Amino acid sequence: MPMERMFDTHRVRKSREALPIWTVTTLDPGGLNGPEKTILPGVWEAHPRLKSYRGRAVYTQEIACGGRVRLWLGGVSFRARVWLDDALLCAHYGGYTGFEALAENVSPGTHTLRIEADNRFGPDSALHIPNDYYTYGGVNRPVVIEEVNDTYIAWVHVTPKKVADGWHAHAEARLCNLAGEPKARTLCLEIAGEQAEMPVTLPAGEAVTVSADILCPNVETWTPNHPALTYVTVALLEDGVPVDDLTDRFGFREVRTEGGKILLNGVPLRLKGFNRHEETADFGLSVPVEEMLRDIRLMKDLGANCVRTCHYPNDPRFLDLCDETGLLVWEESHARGLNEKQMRHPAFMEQLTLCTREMAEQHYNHPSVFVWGCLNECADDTEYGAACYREIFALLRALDASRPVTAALLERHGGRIFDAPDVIGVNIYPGWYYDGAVSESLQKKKAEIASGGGTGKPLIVSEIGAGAVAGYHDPFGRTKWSEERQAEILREQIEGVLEDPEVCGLFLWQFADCRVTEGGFAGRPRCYNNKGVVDEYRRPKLSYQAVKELFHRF
Ligand code: ADA
Repeated sequence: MPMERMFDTHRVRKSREALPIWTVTTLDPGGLNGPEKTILPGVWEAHPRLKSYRGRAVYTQEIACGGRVRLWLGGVSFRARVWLDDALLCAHYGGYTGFEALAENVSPGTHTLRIEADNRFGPDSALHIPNDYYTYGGVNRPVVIEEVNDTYIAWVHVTPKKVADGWHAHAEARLCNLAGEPKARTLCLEIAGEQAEMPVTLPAGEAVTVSADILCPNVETWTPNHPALTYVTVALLEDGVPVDDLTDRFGFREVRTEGGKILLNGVPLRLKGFNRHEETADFGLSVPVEEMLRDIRLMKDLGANCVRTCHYPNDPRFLDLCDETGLLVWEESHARGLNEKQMRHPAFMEQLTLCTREMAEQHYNHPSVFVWGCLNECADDTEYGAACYREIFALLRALDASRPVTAALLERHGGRIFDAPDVIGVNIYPGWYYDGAVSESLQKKKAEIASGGGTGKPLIVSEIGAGAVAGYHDPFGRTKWSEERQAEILREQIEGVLEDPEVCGLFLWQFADCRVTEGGFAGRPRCYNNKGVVDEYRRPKLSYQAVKELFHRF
């Protein structure tokens, strides 16, 4: 079973995960002295000699395949090029979303699959720039090798809607026809034992989206406390014989905003959670599923009910685990702290649109994702920046009308988009970056939001926190960077936010310490962002108990 998801996705389509052993060769100074064996998925920073290597590497493996070969690359950071033998199949920008590579008329036999990953910053890259997180290099998510029919299913989206006698499921399936002539097929769709069947004619060389509606009277609702999941299976039949299939998973639940609240199945959410970078000490961006689950267990032990995928789309397997365990997710497309000049980069909107589209398309069915975010702390205080926010909000709404959209905004004055999102996020750091009470920050922000057309929108404190260098103790002086001071500041911050009934909740910054990029953030002790309540090895700091006590109390 391919491990790009936590469940079986195909029974008809020939689909398998690439074997783990690859040969890796680095191409730039500071790399290896020659080819070496390595394991994928993985990032090269997990190799002691490549911890800070910034360059290109080529991964090769001999694979047996033939016919119409479809490769799915779950994530390559952050520029990718993919060859089968000497044929360049595709290139892709962005390390946090998957993409496909197609090769037709492949003679059955052994072929060389080659993936080049490149993590060099450069003038072509608007989103991956030196930042307060690390940009890794490698093939960070699973590679899947498939042999497809000339017609195949790219994705299926299910939008559930509560109705009088149960749930209504609106399904949309994206069907591709690689052949040079139209193809007649029968589409079969099954959800919770209910079926729909329809003839479809797929135009030559095109992809079309077809929809079906199914009433599901006897199904369980997905809630954080009872995360009941439902499978959707789609099949394409040629003359009654299945030629392709796809199984995905979703949850019968609804999210909407009303009266300043975020309602999940009509119940207002009270959010207590963490910002979590997708990274662990030993495996960097290529987090093993065991460590994903460990993080979820720790966040739940702390009393969290939500996690924010700062500042980019996460591995679908992590979202699968959030679906399974009922951990709510604010997922966002890739951007952090870009000023107007950086947002005016010639490739900015193209790269951001691609990442946003891929995120919504690939993660649509995850019931744990309750809101789509974008553009963390970018230039919402300028006319041009505000226009970019509005464009991405519109794109998200066009891709998915079933979820609210949001953005985490800088605390500074002058925001121009409070009328635009469904939910407003604000990042505040009272007690850490500046003195002052949480209530003061919140009152100022609420007043600005009200004057900017944001009245009545749910408000989330999308970031609030303080730093501590793990192991640095100062029980008497309680100096900043001590674990004692972090616990004290977090306590004041959490109480200040959760005592405010007008705020829907908070995401602490942050769950675990994460590595940062030296260019621009070398001022961070150890070149880490040390605001975790656990360190990069998930060892708890003093603040762990303080947060746990408060999250369980509110
Ligand atoms: C910002 C930013 C985070 C992180 C944080 C901090 O709010 O969104 O990515 O840099 O500040 O640690 O200061």
